[in-house]
Amino acid sequence: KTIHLIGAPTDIGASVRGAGLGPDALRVAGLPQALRDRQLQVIDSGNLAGPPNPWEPPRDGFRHLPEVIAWNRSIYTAVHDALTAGQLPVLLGGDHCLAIGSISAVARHCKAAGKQLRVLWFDAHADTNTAHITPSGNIHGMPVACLLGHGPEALTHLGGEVALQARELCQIGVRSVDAGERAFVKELGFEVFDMRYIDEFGMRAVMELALAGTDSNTHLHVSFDMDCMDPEIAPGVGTAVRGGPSYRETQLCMEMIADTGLLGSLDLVELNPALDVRNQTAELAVDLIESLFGKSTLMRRAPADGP
Ligand code: DIR
Ligand code: MN
Ligand code: MN
Ligand code: MN
Repeated sequence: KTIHLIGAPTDIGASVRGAGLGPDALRVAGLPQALRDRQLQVIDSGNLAGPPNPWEPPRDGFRHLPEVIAWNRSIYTAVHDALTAGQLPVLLGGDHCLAIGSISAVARHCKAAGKQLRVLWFDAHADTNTAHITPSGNIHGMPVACLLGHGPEALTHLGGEVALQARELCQIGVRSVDAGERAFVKELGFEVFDMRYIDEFGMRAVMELALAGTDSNTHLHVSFDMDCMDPEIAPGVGTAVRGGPSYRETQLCMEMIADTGLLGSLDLVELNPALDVRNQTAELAVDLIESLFGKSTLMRRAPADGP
């Protein structure tokens, strides 16, 4: 399968400027070549164009809503076209509001193809705010709500209907949920493996649950917010939260997903090179993506029943 890199250089939904530099930082860190070195076919179609960031205050609970809609429409089209062409789209963000466009396209594609969809959402945050409960108005805190049908029509119906059902989504690494958001996450009822769950049961058990019920007809979508990881290893993010998964825990997630052979699409978002240290967070992202596409220490799969 050909991997299609789609850059979306914008921080239109974020609270801190700089995520728009993400796509090129990933290229500078060697992403296309790292994938080609794994014998994968890679198309890098460069960066999408979209409205600049006017850096305005929120209006009616949303900051930059028209611009967020414009960016997501063009991402929707680019990701859908890639899937239709039989490619594996990789969205290089950009902030996490852009996952509304990519996942809406993936959901549409899966419905047409009769495939089961499973979205794994790696994030320190739940991203489930709405205009009524958001503390910030930033739409990168709202994509999960929008994808489940709660938000402005232009974002909830990008693909003509609501993109996701709660049972298709599962979050991993969450440790920052806003006061009003907490109740809404519970009400929506999707699975959340928060940091306490990971501490108590371990990442392997979490990933087994996150992947349970998938089969050869499943399309796995990974939406990876770089702030999922502990900020000591991933400082280049706009909204760092201490206490995230370690390097090895995150690698294990990527390796276990690779073992399924079911990865169908990927978002790599919230990388903020303006806050990074010598591009180390971009290099970490490339390292993780290599594992996601099958790189492993001894070129073997996990033992079936553990040690
Ligand atoms: C916070 C921060 N929950 C908000 N959100 C995110 O503004 O809604 N930060 N996604 O990365
Ligand atoms: Mn996020
Ligand atoms: Mn986040
Ligand atoms: Mn974020």
